[in-house]
Amino acid sequence: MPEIRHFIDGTYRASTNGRTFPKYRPYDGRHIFDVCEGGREEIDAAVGAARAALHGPWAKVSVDDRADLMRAIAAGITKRFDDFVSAEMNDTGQPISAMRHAFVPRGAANFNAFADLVKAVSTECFHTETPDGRGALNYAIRKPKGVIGVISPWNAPFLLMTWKVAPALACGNTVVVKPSEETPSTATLLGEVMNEAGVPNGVYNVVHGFGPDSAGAYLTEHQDVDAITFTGETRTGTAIMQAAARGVRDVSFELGGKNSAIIFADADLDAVLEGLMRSVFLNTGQVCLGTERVFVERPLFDRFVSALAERVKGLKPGHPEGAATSFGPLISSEHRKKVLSYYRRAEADGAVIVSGGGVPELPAELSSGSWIEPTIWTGLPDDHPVIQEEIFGPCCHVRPFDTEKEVIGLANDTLYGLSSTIWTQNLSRAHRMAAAIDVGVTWVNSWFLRDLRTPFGGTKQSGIGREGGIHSLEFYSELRNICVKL
Ligand code: NAD
Ligand code: 6OD
Repeated sequence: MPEIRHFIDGTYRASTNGRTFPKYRPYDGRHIFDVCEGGREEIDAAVGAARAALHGPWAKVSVDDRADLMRAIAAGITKRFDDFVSAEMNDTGQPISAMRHAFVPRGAANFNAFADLVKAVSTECFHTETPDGRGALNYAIRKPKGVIGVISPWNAPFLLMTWKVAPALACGNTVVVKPSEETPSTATLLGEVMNEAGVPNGVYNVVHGFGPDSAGAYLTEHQDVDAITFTGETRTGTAIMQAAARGVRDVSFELGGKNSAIIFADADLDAVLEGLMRSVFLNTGQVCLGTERVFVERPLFDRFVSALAERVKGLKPGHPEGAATSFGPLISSEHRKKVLSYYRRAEADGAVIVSGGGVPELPAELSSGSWIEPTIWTGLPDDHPVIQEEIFGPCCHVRPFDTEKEVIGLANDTLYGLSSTIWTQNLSRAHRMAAAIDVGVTWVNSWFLRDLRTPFGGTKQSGIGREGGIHSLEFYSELRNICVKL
């Protein structure tokens, strides 16, 4: 049985205590490899290596040379493209086309984007008046924050991990990554790319394991970690924030969402349907930005619901490399249990099940995978758990509305504030609505259209801080002011 190892100080190694855990492939349930489970010893070794590199060879690398290394990493990912694609596909079970056209290219793009940004960023400078008339010059310099703990989830593992590692390294930090226990492969493979690109040992480290009482918690508790960047569930963010409080360490959090789509009757229905098929069902609904609440202006409601249900019939589950496959499994049988609990609750509480609602039949060789049906409901009350809680599955609830004011209230009636989409041909209304919906990111007549220079993050319980462009550089560096009396 192959084994996925930690990557510490430029070398692959197993856990000292020999502990491993199994990884099951989501599309057929097969045990495909074992993963070394890191304990305090591995976290100490990785943080120690990261600290030594920070003050050692890495400190001597100029911004220009760091930017060149970022580009070399991006080129290395592209050179090993097929390896990354198949590693991510086996870990997540999602159709190979999503790996090829979205998730793996975005990993390389993250490094290229921050190579550009770190060279372009300026700092403030003030000429300050003084009583003696000679003045003073105040200017800021940017220094790395130090050793960054990166904790990432399983839903778009390579994209989300590199979204943090790339700016952290571009700013001169070193990192210890704790990837999700469900998706350890691409973070591990990236170690080879780092070595080939010439990144000094200890700059990029990976320790595998779980969260509580395991590598994740040990990393966040480690007092030689200067800041923690985390993407995952809001509940986990709460635990990490408590750990970060000791030592008053900074956090950047990208957390859960319960995102809305607001569809006006004047919208281009084909564009809406195409957009919703992606925002509800891409990655089997396991996208933090995904739509689980759909509000449709009443005159369009019936037409929209039946047209969406018709399109859902076109989603084809199957082997991720199958030519016709357009729909993957959930990440694990455990996650399927959680999603199915919402399916059962919706049914028990009288939802109208427009499509799906259960587990599909698949050929014998795939039947042990964590498959689930894409599902559309209507008719639940606004305070129902299906409408209030993040399900993270391929499902949405559709509800009619009559006025802008009403739908603003409905869309904002959530603890989360990650993203929203607004569909209308009336651009004045789109701007008005976008400003009124309390989320970090609003897309108008589109979804998940990304420009890596823009602020990305959530309001309310969807996160703390913004990443992207200058906002990432702000988090991953310390600005220091220097005042020179003239
Ligand atoms: P999760 O919170 O269960 O796990 C994320 C990571 O945290 C994993 O590596 C896990 O091992 C680790 N972890 C768990 N408990 C920990 C602890 N106590 N201390 C330290 N580390 C711990 O999340 P998940 O199930 O992997 O991912 C899905 C969630 O991520 C969803 O809620 C989704 O909305 C969210 N997400 C948010 C964004 C965003 O940009 N806002 C993006 C992707 C996913
Ligand atoms: O595009 C990004 O930068 C980003 N953080 C996407 C998050 C996707 C969530 O599943």
